[in-house]
Amino acid sequence: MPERPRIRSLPIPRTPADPGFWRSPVRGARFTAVLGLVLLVGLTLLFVTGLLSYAAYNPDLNRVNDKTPGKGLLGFYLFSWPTGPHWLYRLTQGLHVTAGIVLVPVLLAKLWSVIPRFFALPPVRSVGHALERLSLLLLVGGALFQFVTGLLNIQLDYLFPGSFYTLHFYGAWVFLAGFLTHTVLKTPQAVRALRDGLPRGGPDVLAAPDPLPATLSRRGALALVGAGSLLLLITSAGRSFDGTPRRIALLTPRGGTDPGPGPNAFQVNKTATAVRIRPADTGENWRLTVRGPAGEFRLSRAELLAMEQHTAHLPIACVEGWSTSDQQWRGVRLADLAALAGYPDRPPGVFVESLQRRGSFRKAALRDNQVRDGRSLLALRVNGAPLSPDHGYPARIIVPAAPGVLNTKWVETLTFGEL
Ligand SMILES: Nc1nc2c(c(=O)[nH]1)N[C@H]1C(S)=C(S)[C@@H](COP(=O)(O)O)O[C@H]1N2
Ligand SMILES: [Mo]
Repeated sequence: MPERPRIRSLPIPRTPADPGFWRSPVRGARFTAVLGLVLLVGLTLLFVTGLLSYAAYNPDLNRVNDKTPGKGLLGFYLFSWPTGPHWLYRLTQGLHVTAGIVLVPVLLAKLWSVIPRFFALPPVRSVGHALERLSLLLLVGGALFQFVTGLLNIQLDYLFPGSFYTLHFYGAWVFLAGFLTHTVLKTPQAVRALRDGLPRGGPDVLAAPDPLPATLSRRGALALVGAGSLLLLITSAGRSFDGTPRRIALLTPRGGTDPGPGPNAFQVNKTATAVRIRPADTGENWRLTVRGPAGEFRLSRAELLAMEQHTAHLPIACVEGWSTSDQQWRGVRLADLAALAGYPDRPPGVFVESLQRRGSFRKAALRDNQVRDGRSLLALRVNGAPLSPDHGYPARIIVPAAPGVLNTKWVETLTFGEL
């Protein structure tokens, strides 16, 4: 005799606050704990590399490097960014952006796995519960804000005229506060769920009380998230490498994926045309102005080429996470120009201005340790040829281990001294 269908004992769910409303059999404490563990490791990497990235700008040196007023206590950790190893920023920022992209499916899956909890009633049961919910607001709000601003900046930094660093920096601390609180509060539960499968002394609050038939196992769901992350890894890690990896990478820089053949055939951020550099400004009449205690003087490109030339093998590494392999730059040492300007030894920092008149990244301040490094050049040539217009002809800055932003193109003025 066929069994009679079981009569449902749960009330018919009407709103997302009813436990029976959420019916995916995939949700559960263990599923959430696995994703949480991945995020614990991944987000820690994002925080460390992100705070390092901010330090790399020398934001406390001069307002042109960072306009964030009153970093106050939050700037406690800033230090003089070193000039070695020369691939330092290429590594830290490549990791930061790549990890940020790869973690997107994990973050979304984690949020999805705890959705029923967001609607749980009553919204606040006690003071402790209220604090926990507040930390969740910082956590979820902070996470969404940081991922959205970060991803937008990879391609569209024009959306944040001068304010991306400010937004992303303060956002990071809000996110970090929520993240630390959440980690402390949830670690015991996550450990139990991973060890025993269920939180002790109660039902699995994340599991659906009235699940639909399974179409995908929890393991299968995790594999799906992993596959999404892997796909993003394959299509984004290539941004840090030349050739085919970069060509298959999504979110490649605005200069286009293929900068053409020849010695200048490496990634361009903004082209000369894009920032309205006129050929008349970079031709025969171009002069470099150098200022310091010895006075102010002007040098033509021929005069610069007549000075002692040095070679440095250095990459371009952008805040957007892409980078090139080492290029062979040739030009005049910043330290030699500092000597001309009146600092024969132990030169101070330098304030660099481009002849570009509009847009961001026209000016930058470099610290004394950067000027003193023998690999820091006012480059005139690259890979055996004169700089192309897009790479900063007639002259550009190149500094080891520094973010691309500090490698000012189309340089017009160098002012050595206190910044
Ligand atoms: N004058 C000027 N210099 C600049 C920029 C700019 O927009 N204007 N962009 C900077 C940024 S963000 C990067 S990553 C590098 C890119 O150098 P490339 O285009 O030669 O690869 O140049 C830097 N120098
Ligand atoms: Mo950049």
